Amino acid sequence: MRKILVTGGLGQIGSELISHMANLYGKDNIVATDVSDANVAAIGDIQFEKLDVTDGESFRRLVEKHKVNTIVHLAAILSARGETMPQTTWGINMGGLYNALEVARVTDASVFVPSSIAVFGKNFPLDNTPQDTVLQPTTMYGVTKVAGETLCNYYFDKYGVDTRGVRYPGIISYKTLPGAGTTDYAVHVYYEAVKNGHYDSYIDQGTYMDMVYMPDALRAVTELMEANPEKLVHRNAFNIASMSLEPSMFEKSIQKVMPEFTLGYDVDPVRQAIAESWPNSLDDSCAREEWGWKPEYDLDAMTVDMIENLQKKLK
Ligand code: NAD
Ligand code: AKB
Repeated sequence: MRKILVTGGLGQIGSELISHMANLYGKDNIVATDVSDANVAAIGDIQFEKLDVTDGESFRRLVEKHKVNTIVHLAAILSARGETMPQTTWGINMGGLYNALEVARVTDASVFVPSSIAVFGKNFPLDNTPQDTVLQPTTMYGVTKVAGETLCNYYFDKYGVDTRGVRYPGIISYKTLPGAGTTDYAVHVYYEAVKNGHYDSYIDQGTYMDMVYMPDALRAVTELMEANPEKLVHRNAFNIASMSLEPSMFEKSIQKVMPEFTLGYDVDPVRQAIAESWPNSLDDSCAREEWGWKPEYDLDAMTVDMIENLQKKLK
């Protein structure tokens, strides 16, 4: 049976992944950790410990104390915030990942680490971006994701640590707000639709990026963690795709449920430049072939679910 420790567990993904994994593996087999306990209510009665992932000694002690055999390493600084403090972003993203891998090496644990579409940047095909292509990111966040994928592969090749990961697109969800990335507009548009009936997008019309709805993003973690290792040609990290979207597609989809909704534009040059450096759409055929990745939600199904849940949450 798995005993799983999650770092950065109170963020956008962790706050939902923890319940998803508690349902699959039993709540006593999950230990949530984060540097801050501000959002601890989001995980209900799952056991929680404070952990700063840059503190390798405390990291190892917690893994040993709870007899953990699987580390899901989510702690990171995302793209837009990362550009306001590149040095700190390197320190947390790479220092934290190095500690996760070293703790896994000495305790014989396996590791799941999400990468991102931020690994791409320059000199790659924007449409149907292949699994294996040029990785020249333009953000510090992307630099840490490329270095992180490489380091995870190194620990597998050199030490046999079972490292696996996906390159997440922008994740859309209603439970916990995203942590200052470039794709966050795709979450904010739903919050503002429900609160005010209007949203000004900081990403320009016609700028496509891949997005995935949270329930599919959660399944990706546990399906890849449980995949037959003999079938995995790639490990760190798989392109996964679901929907290639630009802002006016959200406008039209939301208007099917809320006809009075309007969308405007107030473009932020920094996040716009990052968005333009990322793929329009990913080729995820390796994930489909090697471990059976298959998203379930399309844009309109996600819109109905987001609005229904935000109407309950924000009333
Ligand atoms: P988030 O910002 O919502 O959560 C990150 C969590 O890490 C926060 O709760 C924060 O408190 C914690 N953290 C920050 N510094 C820490 C430290 N020093 N020690 C311990 N915890 C620390 O991010 P998320 O969206 O949940 O992302 C989780 C992972 O998934 C990250 O690696 C991110 O790069 C990746 N990812 C996310 C998306 C997305 O759209 N959400 C897309 C691609 C990849
Ligand atoms: C971000 O925009 O930084 C994240 C990501 C795609 O990695 N959502």
